[in-house]
Amino acid sequence: MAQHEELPIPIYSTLEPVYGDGSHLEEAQLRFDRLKSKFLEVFGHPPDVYARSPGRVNLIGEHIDYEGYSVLPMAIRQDTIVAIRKHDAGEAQKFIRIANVNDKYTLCTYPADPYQEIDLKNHRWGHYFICGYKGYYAYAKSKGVDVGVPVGLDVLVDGTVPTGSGLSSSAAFVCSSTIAIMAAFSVNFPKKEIAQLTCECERHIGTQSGGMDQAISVMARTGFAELIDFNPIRATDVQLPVGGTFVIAHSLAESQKAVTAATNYNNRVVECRLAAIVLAIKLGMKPEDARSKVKTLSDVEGLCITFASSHGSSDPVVAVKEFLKEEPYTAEEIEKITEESLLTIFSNSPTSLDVLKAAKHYKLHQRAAHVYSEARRVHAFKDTVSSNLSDEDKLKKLGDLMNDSHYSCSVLYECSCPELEELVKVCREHGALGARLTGAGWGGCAVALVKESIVPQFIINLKENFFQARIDKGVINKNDLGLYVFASKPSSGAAIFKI
Ligand code: NG1
Ligand code: MG
Repeated sequence: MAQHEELPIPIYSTLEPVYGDGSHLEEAQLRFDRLKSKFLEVFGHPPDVYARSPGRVNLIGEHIDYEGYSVLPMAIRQDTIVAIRKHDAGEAQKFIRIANVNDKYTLCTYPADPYQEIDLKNHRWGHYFICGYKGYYAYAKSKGVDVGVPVGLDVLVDGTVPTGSGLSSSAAFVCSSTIAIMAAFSVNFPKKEIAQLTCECERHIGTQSGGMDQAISVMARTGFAELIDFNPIRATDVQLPVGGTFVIAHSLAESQKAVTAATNYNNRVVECRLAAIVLAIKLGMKPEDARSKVKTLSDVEGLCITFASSHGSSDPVVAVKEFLKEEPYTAEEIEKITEESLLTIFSNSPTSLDVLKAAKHYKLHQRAAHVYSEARRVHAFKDTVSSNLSDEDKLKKLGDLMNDSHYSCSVLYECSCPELEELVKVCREHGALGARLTGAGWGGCAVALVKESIVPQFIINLKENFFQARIDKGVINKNDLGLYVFASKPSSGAAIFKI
C-alpha cells in the first residue's frame, strides 16, 4: 500500500469524512450553505468546487524546520475553506476576484497572470491566495501539465483559524487556495509534493518559512500528531498517550509576521545561517566553502563528528559552547571570520538584506544553542511517546520537554513576549504538566498539556486568571472566549469537496 503522503488529496462528495457527525457536521453544513449562497450573491454563479485545509498547533520543535530539523505538530479543527469557480477561456472576465465571508476583508482583485510579482510593500490579505496561484502554475508547468491560457477565477474564502495566533492561518489559507485551484483545473498531486510546493510558494509573502505548517496542513491524519521530517518531506504518525489533552490559549497579543519579518522571523533565519557558517569555519571548513555550501545549522552537524575525537563529544550544543561566544557579534566581527561582507553573502535574498539593514548585532551562540537543543527535544518527545513508560509518566515527561522548549524559545531565541510569559505561567500554576508558546511566537498562542480529567476546571482557571481582566478592559468579548481558549484533538488534513 502506498504511504499516505504519496496519495493525492482526497476528494469527497459529502462532509462526513472530515467534519464527522453530530454537532460539528451540522455546523459545517451551515458553513458550506452560507458559503454557497454568498458566492452566488457576490459572483452570480455557484462555485465549482471547495477545498479545505486546517490550521495546526506545534507541540514541540519551534524555529527549527527552516534549519532542516524535524518538528512535531498536529492539525486542529479550525480551517480555511476556499470556494472557487473557473471562468472559461472564452469569457471576458480575466481577473482573479477574491472575496471573504468576513466583511473585515474587502474584495481583492488581481490580474489573471500567474507570473505577476506580489507587491510586498502593500500587504493585502488576498496576497496569500496569489502565493498559491503562482505556486500552482509553476509546479503544474514543471510537471508537464498543459495549463492553457490564464482564465478568470472567482474565489470566496471562509477561515476559522484565528490570524496572527501561531496556529498557521496563513498556511491553511495558502494550502486551501492551492488545492482549490488544482481542483478547479481537475489536477491532483501526491500530498508530499503539494506540501513542498505550498511551502515554497508561501515564501512569496516575504517570510523565509520552513515547511512545517504546509506539511501538517496537507498531510495530517485524524487522531495523530505527525513527526515531520524534511529533505525529503515525510510524515510519521505519532499516537499521543491517553489521558492527556492539549489546550490552546491565545495570549491576545497579535503577531503580524508578514509585517515584522525583518526584525523577527527573517532576522532569526539570517542569524542561524550566520551561526552555521561561522561554526563550520571554526570546525575547520574553508571560509569560501562554508559561505557557498552551508545553508542551515543541520548542514554543520556532520562536522561535529570529526571534532568528537578531540573534544570527547559530537554534540553540536557542546561545539556551540566551545566556538561561538555568548556576547552578540557585530557585522564586522562576523565578516572577519567569513572573509566576505554580509551584503555579499546575502546578495541573492532581498528579504535577508532587509534584515541586515535593521540588525544591530547577531546572537549566534544563543540561536544555535536553541536550534540544536530543540531538535534533540523533538526526538526525546517522540521516543517518550513510544517508550514503555506508563501513560502517567509519559505525560509528565512530555510536559517537562514542553517547558524546556518554552524556556529555550524565550531566553535563547527571544521569540516570546510579556503576554505569552504571563499565560504560560498561569497555565503551569493551574495544573498544566507543561506549557509553551507555539508557532513563531512574539504573540499568538500557548499550548498546554493537561490531564484530561481536569480540562474543564483548567479552562475555567485560565478564564479567571488570564482572560477576565482582558474581558473587563474590553480587549475581547466574554461571548467569544471559546475562540481564544479551547481543547484540541488531532484533526484531519486537506480535502476537496465536490458537493
Ligand atoms: P506560524 O507562526 O504559525 O506561521 C512559523 C513558520 C513555520 C515555523 C514556525 C516556528 C510560516 C508560514 N511558518 O509558523 O514554518 O518556522 O513559525 O516554528 O512562516
Ligand atoms: Mg503563518
